[in-house]
Amino acid sequence: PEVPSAQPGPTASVPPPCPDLPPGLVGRLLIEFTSPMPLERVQRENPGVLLGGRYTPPDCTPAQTVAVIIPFRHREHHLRYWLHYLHPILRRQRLRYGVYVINQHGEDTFNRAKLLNVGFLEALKEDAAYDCFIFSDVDLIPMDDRNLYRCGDQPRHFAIAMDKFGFRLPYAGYFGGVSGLSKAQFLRINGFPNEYWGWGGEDDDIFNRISLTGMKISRPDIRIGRYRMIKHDRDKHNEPNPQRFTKIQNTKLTMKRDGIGSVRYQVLEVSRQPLFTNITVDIGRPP
Ligand code: UDH
Ligand code: NGS
Repeated sequence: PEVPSAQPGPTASVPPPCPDLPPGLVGRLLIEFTSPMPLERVQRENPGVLLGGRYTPPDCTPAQTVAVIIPFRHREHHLRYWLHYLHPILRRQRLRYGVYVINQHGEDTFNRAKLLNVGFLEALKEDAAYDCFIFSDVDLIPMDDRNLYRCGDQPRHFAIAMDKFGFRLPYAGYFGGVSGLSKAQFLRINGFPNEYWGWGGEDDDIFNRISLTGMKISRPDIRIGRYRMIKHDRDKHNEPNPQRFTKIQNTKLTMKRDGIGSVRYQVLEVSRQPLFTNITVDIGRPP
């Protein structure tokens, strides 16, 4: 007869830790936005993604759990391309992740950074295990899967070489487009500002928060951090914010009172779609 072991049996259900460098990355990718992209096709091509846009690698156990947060309103066409390109990339990167689309309800002025704060809190309500937050515009697609969507010991800027800027940083302190912070890094800067209504400056305010708390931005190699942006006209109700230049001068004063600790909003609907979780939220309007 078999001798009962004092140790717990082999844990066949827990695969080994994922390697630091995921095997099977392909490097440079061909990204184009000409062929139509029906959602049914994207669903069919991503059967491993679970309801709400959740994924866990079958063959290894990742060190982090990543919430991808997308600020959103009236960009369904862009979202389909984003899902089409990003799910296979994130899967090859062996991430345990979930995708959260934070949809601003109504037609008042858009507020990107406040939506990102909402995404942080709502993702954690869905799963307290999230410890890394990637904030991505819906119209930005990485051109290289070696640009790993995970967090490190400093806040990370991913979208450093966009096609519209000639594949260069537009200025040294640029932190727009796609960025990533661990939960601890995000809380250390009191999250993002809630008071930038309309276009511009909120990413510079986030950059200031990071610098003022003594952290440094980490970036990928310029040959790897390349992005294509889906071309679009200026959105309605997201006009350039005339207050942005004075606001970014005052981050040191405002970041203590304006941030994740003071965000007020009302969730109207949480809807788990096959490839993402859609959270519709009332974030109010500018004073
Ligand atoms: N966003 C929406 N809906 C909106 C506004 C913004 O979903 O109505 C989100 C979306 O994720 C977008 C992000 O917020 O990628 C950033 O906003 P943006 O795309 O307006 O910013 P960007 O700097 O464009 O890319 C500014 C207008 C450029 C007009 C160029 C005309 N040729
Ligand atoms: C700066 C904006 C940023 C913006 C960046 C790139 O001037 O919010 O341009 O803009 N800062 C201010 O306006 C204070 S872009 O060329 O993508 O339209 O991200």
